[in-house]
Amino acid sequence: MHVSCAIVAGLVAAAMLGCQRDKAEPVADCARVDATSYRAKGKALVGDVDADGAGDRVTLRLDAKRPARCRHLVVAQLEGGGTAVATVPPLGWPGGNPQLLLLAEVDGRPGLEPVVTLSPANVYRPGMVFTLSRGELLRMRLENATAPERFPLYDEFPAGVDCAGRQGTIVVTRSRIADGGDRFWSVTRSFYRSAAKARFAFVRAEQFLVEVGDEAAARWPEVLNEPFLRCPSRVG
Ligand SMILES: [Ca+2]
Repeated sequence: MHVSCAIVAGLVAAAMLGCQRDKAEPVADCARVDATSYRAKGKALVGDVDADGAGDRVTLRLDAKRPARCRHLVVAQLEGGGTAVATVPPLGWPGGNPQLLLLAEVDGRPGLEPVVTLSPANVYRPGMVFTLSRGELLRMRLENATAPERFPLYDEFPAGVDCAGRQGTIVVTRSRIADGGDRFWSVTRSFYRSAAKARFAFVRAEQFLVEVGDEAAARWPEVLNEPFLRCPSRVG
């Protein structure tokens, strides 16, 4: 199936290429994708994904009959021609219901990044960030993270992600109840800088002990359940 992927036109080819990029994903399952069976799910967003100055239409699409790993696609219909597609791998636990959330300038390189929220109805809301590179839509990864493709958009404890000032720099915040009681959260704010191959390279982390309550939200806007709020050109 590898050989035939490149010669099939349009969305089908794009879907297969997306699968080929992910070595952990069996190609055969996604290679049988019939793109016409996928239906747009939720809102469409328009923004300049390929940095040619024109708005591109981005949707999340579903084919419930497909294997879980190929069931959801992010599709960017490029105004200048062509379509870029990436699969949205499922969570390993119940409650997943991927939705296209926003587009924003996240990685500091020209072109907006589509962001998908994976379980918007759950308390813990991880998301995925996609970036267009050489015509392919790739899932971005956090260096040195337990689940590199999952960006914490929101959680019961202070958590979230946002741009962090300098272009291409983001902050990823996670928390837990601090040892020794339930009065304090231990908050870790990790800073990353965008690097080659759809990767965010770890730069540094800072830790805080804050009282359970409103203090974290008052100090750090990334925990407000408005992911990538300070990123330029945010749509959604
Ligand atoms: Ca970008």
